[in-house]
Amino acid sequence: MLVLLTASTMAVSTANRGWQFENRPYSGPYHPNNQQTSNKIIVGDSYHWNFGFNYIDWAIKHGPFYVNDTLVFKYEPPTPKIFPHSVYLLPNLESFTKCDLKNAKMEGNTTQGAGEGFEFVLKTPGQPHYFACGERNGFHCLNGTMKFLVTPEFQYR
Ligand SMILES: *[C@@H]1O[C@H](CO)[C@@H](O)[C@H](O)[C@H]1NC(C)=O
Ligand SMILES: *[C@@H]1O[C@H](CO)[C@@H](O)[C@H](O)[C@H]1NC(C)=O
Ligand SMILES: *[C@@H]1O[C@H](CO)[C@@H](O)[C@H](O)[C@H]1NC(C)=O
Ligand SMILES: [Cu+2]
Repeated sequence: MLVLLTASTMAVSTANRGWQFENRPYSGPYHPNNQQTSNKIIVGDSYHWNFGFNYIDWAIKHGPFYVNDTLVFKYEPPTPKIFPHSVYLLPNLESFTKCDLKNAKMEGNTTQGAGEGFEFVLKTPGQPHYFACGERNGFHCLNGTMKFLVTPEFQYR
């Protein structure tokens, strides 16, 4: 990156060609993900994984998601001022609708969203993944709308 930037000041056309080669083809603002490669997708984009964002809407706009895509959940670790977040998988649509955490499985704990974030690689194609924040017994999920649904697709190469 630094080398490219330095080079671009000296030989603009060469550097530009380098950028085009390394960057994936641009596919529009709402579908950064429909390419033939595995991607890292930051959940919530710049809003990260926080209370009060419409993640269901976000997931619809950012689909489709493919096997081997990595979802990156970024959230601050607990401090006296910040309510922590976490990443759970809920077992079915009913628990997702109700934000019922009874049979949920914790994937990312309250500290794993720090730094580079908590990474979840999508594996099982065709299986709905019901993601939710597990904090405050479903309150973040229900009232903070910290939940979304992803069904990974096969990608054909
Ligand atoms: C996903 O990644 C694994 C490990 O790199 C690879 O073996 C597998 O073929 C990939 N699956 C798809 C559908 O790309
Ligand atoms: C969260 O998980 C990490 C990695 O497994 C572990 O090191 C850490 O102690 C856990 N934190 C909490 C609060 O459970
Ligand atoms: C949380 O959301 C539920 C369902 O939308 C609502 O009935 C309840 O009043 C909300 N609670 C708070 C404290 O906002
Ligand atoms: Cu939360």
